[in-house]
Amino acid sequence: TNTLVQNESINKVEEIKDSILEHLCFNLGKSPRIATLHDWYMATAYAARERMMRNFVSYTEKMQNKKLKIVGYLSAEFLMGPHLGNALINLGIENETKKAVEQLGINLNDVLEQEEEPGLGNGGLGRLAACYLDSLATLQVPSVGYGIRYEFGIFDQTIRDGWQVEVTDKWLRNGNPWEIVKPELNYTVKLGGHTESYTDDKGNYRVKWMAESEIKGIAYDTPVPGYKNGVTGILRLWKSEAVESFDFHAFDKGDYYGAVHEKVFSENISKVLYPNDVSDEGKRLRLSQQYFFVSCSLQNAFHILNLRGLSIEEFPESMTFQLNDTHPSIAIAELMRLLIDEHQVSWDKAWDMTKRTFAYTNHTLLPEALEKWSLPLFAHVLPRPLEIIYEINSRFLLTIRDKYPGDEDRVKRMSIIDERGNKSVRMAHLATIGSHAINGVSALHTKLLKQDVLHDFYELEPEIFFNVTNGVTPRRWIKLYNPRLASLVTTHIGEGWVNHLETDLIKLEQYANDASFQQAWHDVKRQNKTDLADLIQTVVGTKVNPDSLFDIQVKRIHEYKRQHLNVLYIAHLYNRIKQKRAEGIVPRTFIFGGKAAPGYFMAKLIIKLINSVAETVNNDPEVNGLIKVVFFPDFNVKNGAHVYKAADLSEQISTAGKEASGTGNMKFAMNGALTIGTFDGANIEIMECVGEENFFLFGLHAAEVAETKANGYWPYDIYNNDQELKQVIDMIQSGVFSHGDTNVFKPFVDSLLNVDPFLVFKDFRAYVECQEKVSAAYANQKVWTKMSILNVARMGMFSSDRSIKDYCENIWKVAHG
Ligand code: DL6
Repeated sequence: TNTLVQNESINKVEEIKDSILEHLCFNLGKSPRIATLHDWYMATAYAARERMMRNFVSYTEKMQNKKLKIVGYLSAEFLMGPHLGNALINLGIENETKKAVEQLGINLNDVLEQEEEPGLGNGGLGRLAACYLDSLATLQVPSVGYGIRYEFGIFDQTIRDGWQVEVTDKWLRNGNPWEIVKPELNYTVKLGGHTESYTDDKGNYRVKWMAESEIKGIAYDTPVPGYKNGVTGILRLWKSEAVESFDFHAFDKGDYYGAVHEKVFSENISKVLYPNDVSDEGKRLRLSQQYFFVSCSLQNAFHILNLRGLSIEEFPESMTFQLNDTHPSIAIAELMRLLIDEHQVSWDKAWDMTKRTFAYTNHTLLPEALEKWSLPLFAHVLPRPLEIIYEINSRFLLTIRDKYPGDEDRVKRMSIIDERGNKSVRMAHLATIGSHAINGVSALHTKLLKQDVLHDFYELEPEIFFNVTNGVTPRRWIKLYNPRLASLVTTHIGEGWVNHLETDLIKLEQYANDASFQQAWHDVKRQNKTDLADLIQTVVGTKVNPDSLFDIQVKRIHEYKRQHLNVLYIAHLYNRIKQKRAEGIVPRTFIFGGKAAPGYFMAKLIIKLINSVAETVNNDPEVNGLIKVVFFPDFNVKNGAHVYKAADLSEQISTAGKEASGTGNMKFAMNGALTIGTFDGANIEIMECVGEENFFLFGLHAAEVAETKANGYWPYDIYNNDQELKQVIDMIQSGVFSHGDTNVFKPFVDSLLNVDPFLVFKDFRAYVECQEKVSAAYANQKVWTKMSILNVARMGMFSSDRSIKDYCENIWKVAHG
């Protein structure tokens, strides 16, 4: 059989090589002699895509089976990361492709480097959607991910003089070999205008939406391969276009701008991803984007229903839609509109169908991130959906008044329309009222949703609240991005862990005390660190020591995530070194990465502070390399490949009760980093799984955070009473890190001294003490390595396969593989 396998593999190499050469010739019009590396990438991508297409066609065919319920995952963001490497892993042809390109005189890693990542998401929420598509395909759940084909994704970040500078992400400039445009799948979407009522020939009251403009959405499909199972799922992204792209009459009259006005207006809708993961900007366009992709997706669902020969009444049994946060929640009003206005379904029946169709995932507890739209703006952009929302709301409030007579406060709190001040539409309420299931993304988050943000709704219908703790895909985040660890693990426990992480990874536990396994484990980490050190040297120009403790915090920059708590600790260590109190400090490299929303001043100032501290510390001869600080620019999925696998310590230090779940925390722990973290989000469940003794926990609990604030919090007192903290703050204020400039960090210091909204000062001492425990533990490499092995072994539950199974069983009621 061995020879058989070998022969098969040799044949595959030949096949792949032929396919690459064919695509090079027929798709790219190049001969091998003149092909650039990018051409080779394109040709290899087409060769991989070709293999997926056969499955894609049969999978689409399978979805015609009337009995299968299709999952529609509605998300304004999909942060897929580079496709090629992942496709090769999931198709099981990475070794053969490596050989094939080698025989063509090319190195596969160089080819992979060519791919521009589709950055169609901001951070955790978008990357979660991508992990879920991978698991849906792997678990053979018929599904479509629906979103927007942004022409420009999340900005590229460069650092100039320590400050973040945003550069437009032109990810499509060299073409995108992964997408298949489907011009025949196009839908018209209305915007603006007004409504008119009339009576139809059967005497029924009807409404017509007289739109100000209409745009067209065109489907672009990207195949999503399951792991070695012959399944290919679909990511269907909508691009906006003009219904009529050229006004000949305007052109004829010499109005050349007028002739293309509609084209420009329409194409703007899918032009750019809003680079904001907390609050919203560019309001009108953003709302139009949300409505646009949701309307196209639902119209497409009716088309699929029709193809399957099903009746309108069968909609909720044939498709279920998950709302990934509130961004797509306008889908609730849109499905009602389509059913009532376009398909003449009665209100009650339409409402019953709508509620059975949707489920809503909440991803945030931050009040400023709960989407609200001003009423006038909403009325202007979406007059008909707003009328429907009013009707949903008034019927809903009747039931509340009925159930809680006289409780007008409750009515106000629960209304979809916030009547206070400038009136607005609360999207989380719409999503909650229109869904049959609502879930948070970690146990703590769900508890706080029930207790706080959605408490009234929980009281009303406790049975529709669920928790689905997030997960990440082990295909990309271990097998693809940490090949050394993957192969060490496979050698010892077989390769079942790749798609059965929940049951198989635990088998590693038996090796935790095995000295030779520990050595091999340590070597893997050491090599990964060397790779990252080399990359840092190339990209940032800083030389770091791979034997130092790699202490890493990569995620969006936000005050609640408290990168600045980490910075204060670094400044504190620096201070100790300067004061010749360096005993007990283990050599450490502090690595940061993450983007700040362009309009978020304080987050950008924190990036500047990190870079300023880095400059001072790294160049101070007294520090003598004992600690180093690095800000790695442009943190994205592609760069994540080098970062997670090289970490010794993962920083998950958000203010308790603020981080809904976190998923970086999972990626780090799965790759052998130990966590220093607060009692927040999924940190808690990670700690429960890996064991308290293998986790560095510190800081206030969520209830204590609330209590501290309620009792009146005075950060200035903490500053005055903690000499070491005071020194650190004074250093920053007095210009130690800014060449004597006392202005630059003044807003930062003032904010901490006067408000400290995320309790950095309150947790500072506990953090310092916990970091000391980290240093002590790291000093004993054998013990540390054992803890690292146990962390990985016990992380099985954080596979996105487990999360998707939870959704299938508890929320969607669909079968899975
Ligand atoms: O659920 C995915 C991810 C969580 O892991 C993060 O903790 C959470 O902050 C993030 N939420 C958002 C919400 N944005 N908005 N609006 O990005 O979701």
